[in-house]
Amino acid sequence: RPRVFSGIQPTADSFHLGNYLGAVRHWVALQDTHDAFYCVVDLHAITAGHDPALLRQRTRVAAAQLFAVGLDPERSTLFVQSQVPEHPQLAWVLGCITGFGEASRMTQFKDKSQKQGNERASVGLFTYPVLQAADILLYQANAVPVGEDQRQHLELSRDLAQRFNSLFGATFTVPAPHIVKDTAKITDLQDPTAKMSKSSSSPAGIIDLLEDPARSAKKIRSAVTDTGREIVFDAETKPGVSNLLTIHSALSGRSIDELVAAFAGRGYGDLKKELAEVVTDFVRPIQERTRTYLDDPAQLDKLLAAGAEKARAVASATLRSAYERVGFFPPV
Ligand code: AQP
Repeated sequence: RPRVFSGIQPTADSFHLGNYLGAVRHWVALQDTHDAFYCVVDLHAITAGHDPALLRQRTRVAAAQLFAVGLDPERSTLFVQSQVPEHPQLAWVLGCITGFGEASRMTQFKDKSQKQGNERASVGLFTYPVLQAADILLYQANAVPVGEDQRQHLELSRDLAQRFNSLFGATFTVPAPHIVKDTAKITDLQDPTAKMSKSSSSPAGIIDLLEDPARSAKKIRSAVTDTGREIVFDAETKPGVSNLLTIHSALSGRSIDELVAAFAGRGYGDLKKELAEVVTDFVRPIQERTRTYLDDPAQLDKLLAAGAEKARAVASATLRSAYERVGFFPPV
């Protein structure tokens, strides 16, 4: 079976709909067709400053949500990145074949470092995509399901795999992005031309999976919509309405065309009201299951430790051959 790898950061108290629809939803689907490795990337989560106790708590909440949305520990491997030390061990080597200029061109680094101020942005934030490449390459993943915003990082992972292979001999599978067009980008409810993002959207622009559905309903009611009154899908001229239709369609399973037909002659208010109901019905059971996992943290940690053990079996074999090819001494 083809191998799939993806990761998500534990940097918020909840995933938002962008994370879920752009990435995590596909993780669940792929576990039926792929040998799936999924990771809560806590090493990445410390690149922009953090609180230790909060990080540990958010790592558990992230894992609980992933199990709650349908990741099955029998069918896929879910683990916490810091429990698999091969990730930073490979990242060092990849960092040594990454050009400084090449890393400087990553738009996510440029955006985030600009926001933080260049003096405050960490070296870890700069090398973030190199660690991400190590994550992916350790598992010899063929496919990497991520949102559109991660395309450039994935391109770097491909380049590094090819570069390493040609410098030192065939070692890594060259991964391909698995970006599902329909929901590749969920936008901010208050600024529908920008992506829904925990670090740059205002709270009113984000719908969190674990927030009170009444709060989500309120945000949907005050979502920015477009001029005109017609409910049609056109991401260019009607980004606000199109985003609401995208979310509705993804959660309800009804096609955009079907929704546009159903809302013909009706107003934005009707769409928002119905979307709030769809979101509520969707998140309620997820919230309940997440709570159940969090109520038994010892059991949750056990599931994750088992995942880390499975992950290490694959990661250590890849690291060993990479280190050997680079010319390092054998492990003692
Ligand atoms: N708005 C989005 N639409 C589609 N996909 C999205 N992803 C994130 N936002 C959207 C996808 O979610 C996955 C998890 O990525 P992450 O852990 O790196 O989260 P993130 O990108 O840090 O999430 P944010 O909210 O976008 O955080 P900031 O603001 O810090 O960058 C990835 O596959 C991502 O593509």
